[in-house]
Amino acid sequence: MTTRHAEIAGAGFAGLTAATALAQRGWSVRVHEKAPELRTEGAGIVLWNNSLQVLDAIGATHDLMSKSMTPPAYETRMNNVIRSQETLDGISWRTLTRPHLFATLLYAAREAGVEIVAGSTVRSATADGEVTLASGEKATADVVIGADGVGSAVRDSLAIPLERQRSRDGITRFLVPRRKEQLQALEPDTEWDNVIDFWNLEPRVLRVLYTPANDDELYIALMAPADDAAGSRVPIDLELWTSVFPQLAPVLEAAATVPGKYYGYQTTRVESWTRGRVALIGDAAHAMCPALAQGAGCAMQNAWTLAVAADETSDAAALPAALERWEQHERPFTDRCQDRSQHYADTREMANGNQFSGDVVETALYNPTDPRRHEVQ
Ligand code: FAD
Ligand code: 5PR
Repeated sequence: MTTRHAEIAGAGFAGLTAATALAQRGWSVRVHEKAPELRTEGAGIVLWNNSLQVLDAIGATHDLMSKSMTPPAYETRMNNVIRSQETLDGISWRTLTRPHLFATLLYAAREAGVEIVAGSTVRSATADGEVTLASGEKATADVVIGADGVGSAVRDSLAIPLERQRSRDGITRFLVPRRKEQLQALEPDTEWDNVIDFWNLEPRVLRVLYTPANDDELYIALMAPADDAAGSRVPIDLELWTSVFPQLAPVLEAAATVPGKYYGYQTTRVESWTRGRVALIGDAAHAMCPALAQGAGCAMQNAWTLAVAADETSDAAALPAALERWEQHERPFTDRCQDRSQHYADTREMANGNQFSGDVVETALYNPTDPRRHEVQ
C-alpha cells in the first residue's frame, strides 16, 4: 500500500497527538502551526486517565512523569474551611505545566517523523481533502485535521454551524514559584502539596485554584465574575486578592508581576466534527469550560481515536464514512463532558466539595486506547 498522508492545522495538544499517532502507524504527516515559533501559552494543567492512556500509547509516559506530580488530595475549601479532601482513589491523574506537556508531545512527534512547519497558516480546507495555506500553496491529503483551536479556520471555511454558550465567570492563570516554606510559615497545618480549590462566594465571588505542578512550579488560577472589574483586572489587583486570601500572599505577589490574561468561560458546540475527509478535534470541535479540567484531555482522547479510525480504514473511498462512525462512537463522551463542565461553571457547585464522584468522573476514567471500550458489559 502507498504511504498515506495527513495535513494537520495546528500544533497544539490535539494536533501534535494526532500527528504522532498517525506517523507511528506509517503515515506521512505535515503539521502547520501559524505561530512563528513552536511553544505554548498558558500555565498549568491537570491530566486524567483518558489522556494519560493516550500519552502512554504514544510512548511519552517517561517524559511526562519526569516533571509532573500526583498531589496527595484534591481539597475544596469555602471561606477557608475545608469541605472535602478527595484522594481520588482508583483514578489516575497528574498535574504539570503546559510547557512541559508541550515539550513532551513535540518530542514524541519529532521522534515519530512528523514534519512541523512553524509560521504556516492554513486558510481553508475542502471536504475532498485539499488545504490552502496563507502562502497560497495547496496540498491534498487522505485526511485533513482541523486542530486549529477555538477560532478554527478549517471549521469555518467549511461553514460548519456552531453555537457558543458563555458563562458569567472567568479566570486568569499563572505559573509561579512554589514558595512552599513561606506558605507553610503562614499556615503550618495545611498540606501545601494538595490541589486546593479556595472558594469564596459571600460577600464576593472570588476563587483561587491552587495546583502544584512539580517541586518548583505552582499553577494558580484566579476566578472572578466578568462583571467584577477589580476581580477580573490584569495584572491582578494584589491588594484585593491578598485581602481575601492572605495565606496565599507569597504566590499572589509573584502572579502580580506578570501581565496575565482573563478568559471568560465558554462552550462551543459544532453541528458536526467531520466533512468528507476533514475531521475536527480539540477546541476546534469541542471547546469547553475548564471546571472538569478536560479540554486538553478530550482533545488528546479524540486525536488518538481519530488516528486509529483513519488508519484502520485502508480503502480510501471509505474514509469519510469511517470518520462519521468515529464521531458517532466518540462524540457522546465529549458532549457529556462539555455539558457537565458548563453546568459546574454556571452553578459554581464545585464549591460544595466532593465533586469527583459518580457520573462526573466518566471522562476522567475513560480509556480511549482500549479496543473493547464500546462493548456492552
Ligand atoms: P489550541 O491549544 O488552541 O491549539 C491550536 C493551535 O493551532 C495553536 O497553536 C494555534 O496557534 C494554531 N492555529 C490556529 N489557527 C491556525 C491556522 N489557521 N493554521 C495553522 N495553525 C493554526 N484542559 C485540560 O485538559 N486540563 C486543564 O486543567 C485545563 N485547564 C484549562 C483552563 C483554562 C482557563 C482554559 C481556558 C482551558 C483549560 N483547558 C484544560 C483546556 C485546554 O487548554 C484546551 O482544551 C486545549 O489546549 C485545546 O488544545 P487544541 O490543540 O485543540 O487547541
Ligand atoms: N480545574 C482546573 C482549572 O485549570 C480550572 C478550573 C478547574 C484544572 C480553571 O483554569 O473550574 O475553572 C475551573
